[in-house]
Amino acid sequence: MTRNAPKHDIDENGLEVGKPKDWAAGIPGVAVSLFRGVEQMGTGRTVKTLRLLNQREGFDCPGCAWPEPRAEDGEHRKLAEFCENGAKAVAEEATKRRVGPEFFAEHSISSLAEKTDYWLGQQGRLTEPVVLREGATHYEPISWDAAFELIAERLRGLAGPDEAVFYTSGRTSNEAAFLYQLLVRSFGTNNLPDCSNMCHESSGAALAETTGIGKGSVSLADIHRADLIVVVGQNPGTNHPRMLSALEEAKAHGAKVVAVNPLPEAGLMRFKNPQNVRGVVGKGTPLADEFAQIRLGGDLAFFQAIGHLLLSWEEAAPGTVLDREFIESSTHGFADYAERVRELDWHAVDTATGLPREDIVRIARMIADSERTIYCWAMGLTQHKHAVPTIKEISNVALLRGMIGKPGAGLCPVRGHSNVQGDRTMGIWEKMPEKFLSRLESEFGIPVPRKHGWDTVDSIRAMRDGRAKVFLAMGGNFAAATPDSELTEHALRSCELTVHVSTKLNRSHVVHGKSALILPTLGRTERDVQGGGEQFVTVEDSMSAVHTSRGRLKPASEHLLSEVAIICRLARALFGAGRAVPWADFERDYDLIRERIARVVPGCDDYNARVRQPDGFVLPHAPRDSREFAGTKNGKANFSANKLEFPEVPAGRLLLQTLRSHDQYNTTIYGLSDRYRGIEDGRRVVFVHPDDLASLGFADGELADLVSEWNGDERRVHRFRIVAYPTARGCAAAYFPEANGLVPLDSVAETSNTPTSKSIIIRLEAPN
Ligand SMILES: Nc1nc2c(c(=O)[nH]1)N[C@H]1C(S)=C(S)[C@@H](COP(=O)(O)OP(=O)(O)OC[C@H]3O[C@@H](n4cnc5c(=O)[nH]c(N)nc54)[C@H](O)[C@@H]3O)O[C@H]1N2
Ligand SMILES: Nc1nc2c(c(=O)[nH]1)N[C@H]1C(S)=C(S)[C@@H](COP(=O)(O)OP(=O)(O)OC[C@H]3O[C@@H](n4cnc5c(=O)[nH]c(N)nc54)[C@H](O)[C@@H]3O)O[C@H]1N2
Ligand code: SF4
Ligand SMILES: [Mo]
Repeated sequence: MTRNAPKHDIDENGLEVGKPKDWAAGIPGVAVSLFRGVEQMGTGRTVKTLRLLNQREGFDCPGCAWPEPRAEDGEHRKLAEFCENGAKAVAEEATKRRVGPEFFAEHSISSLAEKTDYWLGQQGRLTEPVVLREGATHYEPISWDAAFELIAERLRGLAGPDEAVFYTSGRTSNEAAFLYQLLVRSFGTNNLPDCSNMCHESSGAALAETTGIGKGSVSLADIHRADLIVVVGQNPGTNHPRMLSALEEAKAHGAKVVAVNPLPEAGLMRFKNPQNVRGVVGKGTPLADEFAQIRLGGDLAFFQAIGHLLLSWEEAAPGTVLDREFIESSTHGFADYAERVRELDWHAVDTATGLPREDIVRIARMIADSERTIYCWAMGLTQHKHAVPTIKEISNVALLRGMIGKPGAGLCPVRGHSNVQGDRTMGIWEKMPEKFLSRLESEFGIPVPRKHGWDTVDSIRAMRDGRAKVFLAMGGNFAAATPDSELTEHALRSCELTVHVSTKLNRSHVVHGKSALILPTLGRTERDVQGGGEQFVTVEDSMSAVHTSRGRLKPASEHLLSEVAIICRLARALFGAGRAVPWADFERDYDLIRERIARVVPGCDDYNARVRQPDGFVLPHAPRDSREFAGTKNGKANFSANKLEFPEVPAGRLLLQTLRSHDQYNTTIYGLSDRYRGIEDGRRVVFVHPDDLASLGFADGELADLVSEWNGDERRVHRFRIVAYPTARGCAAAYFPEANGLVPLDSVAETSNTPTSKSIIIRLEAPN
């Protein structure tokens, strides 16, 4: 049943390090996706499945949130509208391997806890609900009814609803997300932490202030039309691979691309498009016209410097750089901002960015000359202490040139999980606005709590301190994805009950409360048949397009329930029949859920009809659609004056970022190959600049413990292989989740409370 997966991730013997690549995709990409598909699903299923991926009649890719082309924008879907990593995501879900009752009878919890995340994930799909009773050594089968009864009983036994925490990962459909938040709020709490708290929360917090809406303002067609695309803190070649086709198309129309990143990521340097012959056999398209190899956390200074240059050029030649008309009619705070960046501390910019000044000037010149600029970013910006002001600085620069609400321009936080944006729209947030809550209240005639709930970090604190006693997760892998692994594991183990609705086995199932349940669920790819016939669900991509997703494969087991069914049955066990919410009807016919979504969720009027249009519909976004900023406090787009801050690293220390390899989906490890960075058969590596290694007295190939230092505390992970790598000086990188033990729980971004997974001060120590 299993492949020869390593027992431990300490792969000192097998690990191979080669030269990093300077190009992405092409033949290896195609080959890997087919190989992984056939290996997990067999040939027939691979062909059938991949044919439906991201097609109108098929299912939405369970990988990232990158959008599909839309006919109304004059764009066409290709026959193969997916990438290597989308194919891997599908293979992982549509695998023929199974984890059934005999698996749990054979493996005790303590033996499973010894296995790697990779091994756990490779065992296959969960097939039946299982329970771990207090004091037991093994999970054992339980009926669905008994499982719901157990959860309901524990929830009812709490001193109050705020003692329960309800996590969501970003794969949950809009229908399930809407019902889940309804269940949680009917129960009486807003404790709805989600993966977004660790992800784009900083983008939402910044954009809500600057533009009034925490979502991106561009469409795929805008990317194709831009003349300058600035990609900051993002590795699209691995994490949003179809974005490379969009960049390639933009370049074909004359666009320039600027990459701002401490690492020379292969996908940003050169792209061989597997969709065309030139891409498969030729040298590919060079992507980045400028590569600014910035230090970790230096972006706030970088964008202040750009703002400074734009202002000084405008002063030298008035009317040539700034979009004065836009600034005067639509924005607020320009004077304060201008005053702040006029007196720029260039010395601080040098230290923060590590960039030659002439590089910054060249890039600022490109921004000044561009008529249509798009700024894209992801985790390289959001997971820092100063993440929110950093993203506000990007807004500032965009506003100076009026780059919002016009074709080919805008702000583009590129989302991670395939429906993380939709989950938010549907109400998964610990602090949903009053407008949403009051509409929910009047639609269902139930009292809805107003007190803000706990986000991810606060939920961990609450579990640690005994204030939260029941933890329920709709997807995800909380134990592995969160910071401070040791502390978080202790927090989860302190709970009375932990419940996971999951497709596959993961670390969170073995880091359990006193009792625990695993509830197996249907995946995106699978047919969902309810009393009212075959159902589809809806999702929202990173560019606010909402559309259907219809699973077509036979479910992994006849015992699986959809997420919607699980929520509805739990609600009935918890609240009894005859309450204001018709849970049984919702389970039978998802159209009935969508009718309610239409009445509660802003922008979703006539939802059932509009999601049935060929490409669905795009949610309203006032700044994008009409250059209106009604969502901000003053109805204007807001400039902001931010202090120039950056991470200060003591001598002899490095600043570590934790990132994704090319062969994983967050905590799901697909394999041990980080092809573009030249790493094979291992994951316990730390990338450090060769000159830093020399000055620290280490060498490529040696082993080191990584020790993080924070507020006098130390955290340690053991025996990482050092890889000399061309990262920015003073910076290091290691993979998530192996390095999560180094991220202190209390080290968070200001305002958004996002763990600072991209800036951790560490030292290297020879292992003893
Ligand atoms: N195949 C695959 N696809 C995925 C995922 C996956 O795990 N696998 N995860 C999904 C999810 S949930 C998300 S959120 C996205 C994540 O997508 P990304 O944000 O691209 O993911 P990371 O691997 O965290 O990479 C961060 C990038 O930012 C750079 N960076 C780090 N710190 C800084 C900084 O201070 N400044 C600048 N300028 N750059 C910096 C890093 O060098 C790296 O290139 O991908 C989504 N798609
Ligand atoms: N150090 C460090 N930590 C990080 C990050 C980082 O860059 N560095 N990134 C952060 C980010 S951006 C994110 S988004 C989080 C991700 O955090 P999570 O979303 O919690 O983690 P995932 O690994 O995406 O969750 C994978 C699990 O989801 C379950 N699953 C998959 N598909 C489905 C489905 O359709 N339904 C259900 N119910 N379950 C399903 C499977 O059991 C699988 O094991 O991690 C964060 N943590
Ligand atoms: S770019 Fe993202 S959504 Fe598109 S196929 Fe690849 S993983 Fe799936
Ligand atoms: Mo994410």
